[in-house]
Amino acid sequence: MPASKKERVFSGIQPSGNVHIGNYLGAIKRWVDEQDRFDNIFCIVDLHAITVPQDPKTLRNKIREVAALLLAAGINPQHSPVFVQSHISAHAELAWILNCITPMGWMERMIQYKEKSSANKERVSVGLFDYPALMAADILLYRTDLVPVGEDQQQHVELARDIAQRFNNTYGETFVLPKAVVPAQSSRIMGLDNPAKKMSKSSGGAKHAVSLLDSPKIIRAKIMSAATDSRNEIRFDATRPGIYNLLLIYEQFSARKRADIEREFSGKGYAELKNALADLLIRHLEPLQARYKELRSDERTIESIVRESAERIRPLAEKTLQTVKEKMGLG
Ligand code: ATP
Ligand code: LTN
Repeated sequence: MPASKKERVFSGIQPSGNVHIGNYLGAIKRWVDEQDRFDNIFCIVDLHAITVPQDPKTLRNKIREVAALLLAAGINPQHSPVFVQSHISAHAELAWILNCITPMGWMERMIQYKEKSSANKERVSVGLFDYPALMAADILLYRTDLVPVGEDQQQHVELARDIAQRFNNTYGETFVLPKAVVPAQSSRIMGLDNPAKKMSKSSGGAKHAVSLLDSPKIIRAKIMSAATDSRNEIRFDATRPGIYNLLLIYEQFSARKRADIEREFSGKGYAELKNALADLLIRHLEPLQARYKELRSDERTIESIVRESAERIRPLAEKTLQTVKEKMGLG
């Protein structure tokens, strides 16, 4: 096969918590929609997941769940390898090396760490602080050009670029400088129970997020109880975060124009919008859930897909690591 001329895309998702519609709109759907244009690699980042405590059995199951969800959403593993981060040890090894060339001050500026550690600074792990160095290793090992992520990850990708630049300046051209690709329209989906907080897998109450595997009944219950205001006027207005968030979700799942959506709901109440949104989500998630069930009915399929994916890309990761070691005088 001739060498691919397409740009390399790399992205990752944590096997922690339940994958939700924020992950889908901010990341997975875009990976699927754009997969033919690029030379992709998708990673289930289990080493990132253990930066906070995980139950071993649950973690092992979640890794397979997320792999099956990516395939059910439409990733074609023949074209776009889907692998598990801990299956390729070069990730942890390069992360250590990058640690040693990254100034503390750069790491201390990371907003996600500040947010996640603010409640409990004494207890959070060193790994949580160092999370972006491992993410930089993920990206840089595969000579990545583009990193499609939600807006919350943009700062981490920029850090990876800065680390790569610093390495290149010190040891000579080695790494490709990666670029984050975040959605043009704001697609940071907020929590249904609290539209001031981003929808997240690892925090929030029972009505916080719609998961991709929620039943129709649960999807409707969560949407119907979403926090809104008392204005009862349906318009895309970012100063009214609850209703704006529901409209954003509606817009992205329906792929319709804002003006068109506002026209449809003009003069109608919030309950009507919520019901229509629940219908839309149920309709979209049903086929994905059916494919997911089928994939999980035979665990060997998923296992062999993630193992083969790792075998295919391992030489690339090892080559980069070897070059880095040589340039630094290691070994
Ligand atoms: P956690 O809460 O455990 O940090 P998470 O929900 O942020 O998890 P990740 O696995 O960290 O999920 O992220 C997977 C992808 O989903 C990333 O590209 C991230 O930017 C994107 N993403 C996460 N949350 C949202 C959101 N609320 N809206 C849009 N995109 C999101
Ligand atoms: N930190 C990312 C997950 C992630 C990632 C990556 C994304 C780990 N390594 C490399 C893109 C590229 C997150 O979504 N929370």
